[in-house]
Amino acid sequence: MPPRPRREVPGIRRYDGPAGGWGALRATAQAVRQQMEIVEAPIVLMRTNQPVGFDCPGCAWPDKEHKSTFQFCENGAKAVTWEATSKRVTPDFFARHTVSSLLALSDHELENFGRLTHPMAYDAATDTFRAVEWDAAFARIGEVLRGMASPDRVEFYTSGRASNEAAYLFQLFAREYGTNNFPDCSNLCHEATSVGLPRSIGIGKGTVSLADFESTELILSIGHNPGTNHPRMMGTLHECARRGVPIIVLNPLRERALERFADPQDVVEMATNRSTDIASTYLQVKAGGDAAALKGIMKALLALDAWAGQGAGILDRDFIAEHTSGFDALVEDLYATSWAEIEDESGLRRADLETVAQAYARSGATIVTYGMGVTQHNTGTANVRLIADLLLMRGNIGKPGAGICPLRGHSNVQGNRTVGITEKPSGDFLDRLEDVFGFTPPRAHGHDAVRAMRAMETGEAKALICLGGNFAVALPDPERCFPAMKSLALSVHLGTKLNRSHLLVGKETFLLPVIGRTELDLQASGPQSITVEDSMSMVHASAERLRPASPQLRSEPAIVAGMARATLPHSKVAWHALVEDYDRIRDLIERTIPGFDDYNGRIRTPGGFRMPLPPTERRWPTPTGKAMFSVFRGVRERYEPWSADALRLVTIRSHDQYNTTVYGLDDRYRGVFGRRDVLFMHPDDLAAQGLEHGDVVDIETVAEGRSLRLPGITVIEYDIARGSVAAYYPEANVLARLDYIDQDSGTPSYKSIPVRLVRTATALAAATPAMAAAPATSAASAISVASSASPA
Ligand SMILES: Nc1nc2c(c(=O)[nH]1)N[C@H]1C(S)=C(S)[C@@H](COP(=O)(O)OP(=O)(O)OC[C@H]3O[C@@H](n4cnc5c(=O)[nH]c(N)nc54)[C@H](O)[C@@H]3O)O[C@H]1N2
Ligand SMILES: Nc1nc2c(c(=O)[nH]1)N[C@H]1C(S)=C(S)[C@@H](COP(=O)(O)OP(=O)(O)OC[C@H]3O[C@@H](n4cnc5c(=O)[nH]c(N)nc54)[C@H](O)[C@@H]3O)O[C@H]1N2
Ligand SMILES: [Mo]
Repeated sequence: MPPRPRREVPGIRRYDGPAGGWGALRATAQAVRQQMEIVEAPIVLMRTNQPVGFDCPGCAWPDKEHKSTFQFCENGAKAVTWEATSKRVTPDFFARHTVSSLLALSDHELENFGRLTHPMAYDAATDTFRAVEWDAAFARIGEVLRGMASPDRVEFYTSGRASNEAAYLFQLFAREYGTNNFPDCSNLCHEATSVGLPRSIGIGKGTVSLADFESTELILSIGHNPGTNHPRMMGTLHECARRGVPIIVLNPLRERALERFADPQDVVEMATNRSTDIASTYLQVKAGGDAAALKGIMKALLALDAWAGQGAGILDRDFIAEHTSGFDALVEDLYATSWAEIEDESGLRRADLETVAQAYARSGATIVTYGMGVTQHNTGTANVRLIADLLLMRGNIGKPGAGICPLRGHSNVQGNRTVGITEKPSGDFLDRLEDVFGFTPPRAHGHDAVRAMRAMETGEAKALICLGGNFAVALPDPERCFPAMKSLALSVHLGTKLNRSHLLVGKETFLLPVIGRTELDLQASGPQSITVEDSMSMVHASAERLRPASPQLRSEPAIVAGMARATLPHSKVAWHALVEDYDRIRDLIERTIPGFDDYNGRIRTPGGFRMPLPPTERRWPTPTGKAMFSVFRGVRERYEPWSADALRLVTIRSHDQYNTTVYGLDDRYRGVFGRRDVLFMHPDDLAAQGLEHGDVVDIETVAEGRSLRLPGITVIEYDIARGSVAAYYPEANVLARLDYIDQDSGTPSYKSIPVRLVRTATALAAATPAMAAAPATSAASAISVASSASPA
């Protein structure tokens, strides 16, 4: 750990405690105090992720059935209380605030106004939103959609909170209307998994279950931050660490929860103020250096195998022969990759990677867990496939205690994909839709997220319907995305809370407020439950009983059905009946998507059921029927233009945010309090740039042509790999280019932006933490839709 910096910087204090512990309980209490009526909170939180309760919207980590009475965590509590808040955004609020004035506020301020209560329509004459009747809104949306020259002029965006039922109806509506334009948050997130894993093992999902963690002998954790983003996973890692399972971490930043964790559910640890070490080995790989590191580990494994001889079982030769193809090409490429390139690109020493290979060779069952640090690179798909390669070398897929574990993002992003939210639907699925419903779905592939935004930019797309999310803020490059939003003829947002995308109004814009996960969804046949699929492919029901934030709210399925009926007067779908009873939606899912047999029956068993995962039985639905090794030539990402002295910027989530939702301005475990305008840097990089802890700079993207800048950022010392720097998303999205993506999956390279630092007069003037809340961006102010370039 580097010595403490000598200079005091406002809001920057080193955090020396473990993650979790009493701090987490205090933060939970605070989240409740700030957002909820005290009487309701404990009941709701107790029902989170219980067999009879509702699915936590916080993350997609599965739950141990019945084992603990308490399955909520600090960040789960923040997600729940943020939704169940008693604050409201009413028509009266909108009458008092013009859209332009709201645009000047920060993302945190916008959502913190509370829950949307009424359907609203934008009125350009007064620059305000005005209440509208549901039927009038549907009728107008239908009219505009029917008037489009082609259905492909419309983009249907999904954020991964939507239930299976809502998402299924959404894709049905869009496909009957006539398009496969399904940009979704998965395109910004685990698309590299969805594209890479099918190529390697035949299915784009993880292969492990919670039970595998109970018998695993080694965990490799690459590029994810569970203490913040998958807090319930910490319970699992804590148990594994206590059992003596080595946990090897590859991450450029030292993340406290991966170092030390005190489990708030562990009575002894809490009473004695003790904690458990999580990582046994922590390797601070350079951002973007994972391909090099993985190739190094595999190369070292080959060397071990050569040294120990075939009988030693370092490689699982039987498995490789029976179940895989392409191994020789991988071996050849590993021999052709030099240790010098591997060390240079990964920033790790050969000896360290050899140690990992030895631990891997000793382990009888290994799990690799990974997140955005792997996927959000322009080599994201290749990275995912290299992880699969490493596992396949020792037969670590399809046996107990072993497998691949992508940490999913939104709580139901995986389920959305399963039920048809994809711009590249399979022919089989479309055939079944045609058989069951009797309309002819479009066959041509549609737009993913980046492609949709480009189509909006060029005017090829004229309308955007968003089932949740904050599309324009989640995407890179607001300088291009914000004007594209404003050029639309129609935008429609189904949401719980106000956000910037809602305010980037087109010619016509509707805000349609939805019933949330925590609330009672009452339809003609009675209270409804919805279903979701977690990171481990378990599908289960979720239902809660809180009174909806306003009597005007409608459920997502009801709103989708309302728009569909108004748009498609001759629809073949019985929209009204489906909304009356969600069992009917599930029956249709069962008839059109494999794996949902006896859907309604099986979700009534607590815990639900698991979707089919052929690789867990060593069946590989690839074109060859075998698992496929890959070859990734060289070690390097494709930086354009290449600049040897560029720093590599990764954009990360703080402990107080959920994607574009900023709950608060602290990032406790990283020692940042009350501000977000910081850049994490290695002390030697600071020195090399002639900078000191606390200096203020502009960050500039190394790019040809356009200048992308984030001004007034305070550089702070952090234990991060040399050459890598980190800043918060979404503020830093002004630095990411819309066209800087993984060519295989379309995923933006949010975690490898080549940047340089510039000391400027503005930088020198902007050194106060008062700027913190404001996602100040030169780009945004330049296009006068300031994401509050001046603090509100
Ligand atoms: N509380 C909370 N929970 C969430 C979310 C949230 O915002 N808040 N978001 C949800 C969503 S949609 C998602 S996708 C997940 C995201 O969960 P994560 O995948 O954990 O997401 P990030 O915060 O983006 O951080 C990724 C980690 O990768 C590391 N990293 C960055 N670049 C590299 C690299 O090149 N190589 C390696 N090896 N590591 C790297 C960073 O240091 C960081 O620790 O969490 C979900 N859960
Ligand atoms: N620079 C950078 N950019 C990134 C990332 C990064 O790591 N770095 N991560 C990317 C990732 S992994 C993701 S998943 C995307 C996230 O992209 P999105 O999913 O589009 O964004 P969110 O911030 O999750 O969406 C928040 C909004 O969803 C609405 N909402 C909340 N709950 C509900 C609900 O129950 N129903 C409905 N209908 N609406 C609801 C609220 O109005 C809220 O304002 O961002 C991506 N962008
Ligand atoms: Mo995500």
